[in-house]
Amino acid sequence: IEASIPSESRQVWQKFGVKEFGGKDEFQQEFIRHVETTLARSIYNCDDLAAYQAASQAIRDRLIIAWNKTQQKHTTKDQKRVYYLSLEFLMGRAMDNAMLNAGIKDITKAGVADLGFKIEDLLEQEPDAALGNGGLGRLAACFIDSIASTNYPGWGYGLRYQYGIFKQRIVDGYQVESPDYWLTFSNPWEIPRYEIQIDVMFYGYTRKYTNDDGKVVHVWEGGEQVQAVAYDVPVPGYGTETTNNLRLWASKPTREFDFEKFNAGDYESSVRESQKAETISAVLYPNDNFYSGKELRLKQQYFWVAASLNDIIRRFKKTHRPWKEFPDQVAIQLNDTHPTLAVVELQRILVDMEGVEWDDAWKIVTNTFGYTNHTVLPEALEKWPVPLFQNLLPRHMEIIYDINLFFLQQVEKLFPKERELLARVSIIEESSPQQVRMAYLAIIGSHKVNGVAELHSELIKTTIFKDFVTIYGPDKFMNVTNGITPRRWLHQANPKLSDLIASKVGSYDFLKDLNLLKKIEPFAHDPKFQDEWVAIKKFNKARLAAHIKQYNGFDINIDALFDVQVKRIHEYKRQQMNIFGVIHRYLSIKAMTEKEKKEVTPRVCIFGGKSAPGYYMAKTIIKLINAVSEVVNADADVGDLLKVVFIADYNVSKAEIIIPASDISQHISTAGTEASGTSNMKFVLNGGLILGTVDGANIEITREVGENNIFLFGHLAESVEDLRHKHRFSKVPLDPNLEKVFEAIESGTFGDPNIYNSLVSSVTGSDYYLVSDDFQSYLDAQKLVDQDFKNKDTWVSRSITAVANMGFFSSDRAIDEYAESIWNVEPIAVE
Ligand code: F55
Repeated sequence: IEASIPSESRQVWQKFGVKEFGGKDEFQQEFIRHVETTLARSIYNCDDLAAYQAASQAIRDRLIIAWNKTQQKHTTKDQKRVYYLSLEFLMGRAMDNAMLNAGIKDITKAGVADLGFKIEDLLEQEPDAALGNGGLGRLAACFIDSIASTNYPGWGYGLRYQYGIFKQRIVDGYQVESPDYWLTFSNPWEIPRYEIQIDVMFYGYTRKYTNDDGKVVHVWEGGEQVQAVAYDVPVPGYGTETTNNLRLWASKPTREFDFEKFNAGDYESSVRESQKAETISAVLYPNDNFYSGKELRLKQQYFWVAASLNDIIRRFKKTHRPWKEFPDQVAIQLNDTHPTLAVVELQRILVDMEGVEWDDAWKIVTNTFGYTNHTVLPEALEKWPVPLFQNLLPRHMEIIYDINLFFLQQVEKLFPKERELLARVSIIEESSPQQVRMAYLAIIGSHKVNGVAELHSELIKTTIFKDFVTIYGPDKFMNVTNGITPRRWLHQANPKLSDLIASKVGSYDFLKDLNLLKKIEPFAHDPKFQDEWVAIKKFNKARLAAHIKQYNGFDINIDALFDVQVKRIHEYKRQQMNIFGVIHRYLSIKAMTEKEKKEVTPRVCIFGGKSAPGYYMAKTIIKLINAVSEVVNADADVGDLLKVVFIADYNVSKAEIIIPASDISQHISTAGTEASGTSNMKFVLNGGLILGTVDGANIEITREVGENNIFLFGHLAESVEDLRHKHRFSKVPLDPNLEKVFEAIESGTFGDPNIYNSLVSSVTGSDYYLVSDDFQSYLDAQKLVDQDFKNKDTWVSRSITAVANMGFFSSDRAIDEYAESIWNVEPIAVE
């Protein structure tokens, strides 16, 4: 209010209100203005990079205008907002998406062409915003796209890492990491908000005193301060004016930072200290589905949570409502347990700073939060050692003890004398040292807990969170099956397929209402439509082949079956089973007569994915894939019948090229281990079929597309426990085909066999991921794939039918479900 313009001056403002560029001419005018002013360049030195920067500045201006309108509208409407707290947003590139969503793709394309540039070349200049590891981070990116596209007032909150997920190179078959410093050329898609600075404290001590009203007051003081600075990333919705905000926090030293030391003449160490403040948001932790209890990681979590809550509360306070109405104005979704400290921080602010009674505060807290779980793997569940926690966040530790006390008292009342139950559900695990179980804290602090696919949501209720279902009843636990944004994963990644679909649907409305895909089902057997479908797949395969030629240096046959597995490398995702299968195929071909070879379906087996830098077994799998690739691709006996490719540095932009080119993609996790998977949805949406286990969202995909349009194999989740038990307590014979594969590895066919010892013995030993148990079934399914691919007619009709039935997997649908059953937020039309 203080900063607003006096009424007598407003006329001048209104006279010169900014307008967004309309047609091509105005875009070009803006483009040139940015070349000459923003970039201080000219017609004589404007390369593709400068042209990308100028174009993106022009588009950025437009997004900011829409962003301003949206925020003003949301403020005047004064409705409930949702805040999506995620430590990862795996956004990929912004420019193409911004043009598409703002509806200016055609004019910018034509505009830059007149100026002497190809839009494709400009798009290639942009580095990926790779602020995430894998599925969880990409889900957050799809979700904020959908929140904007469906007109919900919602913000994302995250960290502005200076280094995203590392870049991967393959050297001598091994993964080598290098840092991803993605901000070299500044980032046109962010707006620094230097005026929004929030102090965050760590360490220090707690103290309590009785105030004049006789109330006991807790204070936390004497700690180190750092500052959070906001960077805003506009998030444009597709086909709507709504442009939401993704606010990313960067850490900076406070202004008074170590003034004392500085004055005492210890200049160097004062600078060192201030650099330490900046390291908090410097780098993304590169683990997916693995928790490592590092202090810096907990610092990141609190830094981000404290800044975000402070910001949310500041906005709420402007409405002058009583605290009890906070949950009517604010919904906060916790993307996994990473932001769970927000539960404690909100309780602390309400009780310690705002003087709200404990019980009233706790009601506000639990009505505000929802928690999404993304895994049942025990090694991925966050548990912080109490001593570390206590030292960094002493007041939060006390509050957790109180939350736990009240919770356990409630449990004891409901289930008297069940001491075992109390120990099992306590937020504090009685190990040495004691540990804070973050998932339990998240459950207790939220009104809804959800899994991300049906099987996964059932599993959390019957395994890791069973006791909490007993305590709270089943209604607190629900399922929201993941989804993906069709804007990026259909229209942008596969423009030709999108155009073909539009020609039958009659418009591009399916990009907003994906169920309209159903309209192409009648054409599944239409020869003309089939031909066009096949031609587009072929085009996409050629595009990928060109990429492989450029980066791997060899040719692949685009008429071969493209078999793709791209995702983070993890034992539970079983890339090892895939490469063992490839070895089996290689050995079979080697044993064939020329006549037999004529019957073989030629295949290109494509792998991609990063291993966590410290994950030895995953790194060994990458090495084996590359070793097999080298041997197989050079073997004249095999020729075009089998090629093996490892695509280095798999990321969002590469996914956009790889996914539309697949005939088959593999989603072959041990049943019960992959919570959902989301690339499975992307592949099918692009006309590829799945070879997969009965796991995660494969199950719902099967239900939607029909059992005939997916290749399923392997043991079911319900048998996994028994099978593991058998391995542990008896000698289970190794699958005979797998045995032959291991003999080949051990005889040195793929180089020094010692490299693979631990990988082989993980299977010959306890085989925790049941590779041997599923191997025959896997080979059978692969055989069926080979046969069915020969029948081009049925294959293409299955592909079309599958796509036609993928409507359910839009992230717009997932967001509507969250909005309806967890957040209770309503959309707001902007204009
Ligand atoms: C990252 C850090 C930690 Cl400490 C734990 C987990 C992760 C992580 O990256 N998890 C992740 O990607 N989980 C995946 O989430 C997807 C979206 O829900 C699921 O589809 C996928 O099954 C799951 O593994």
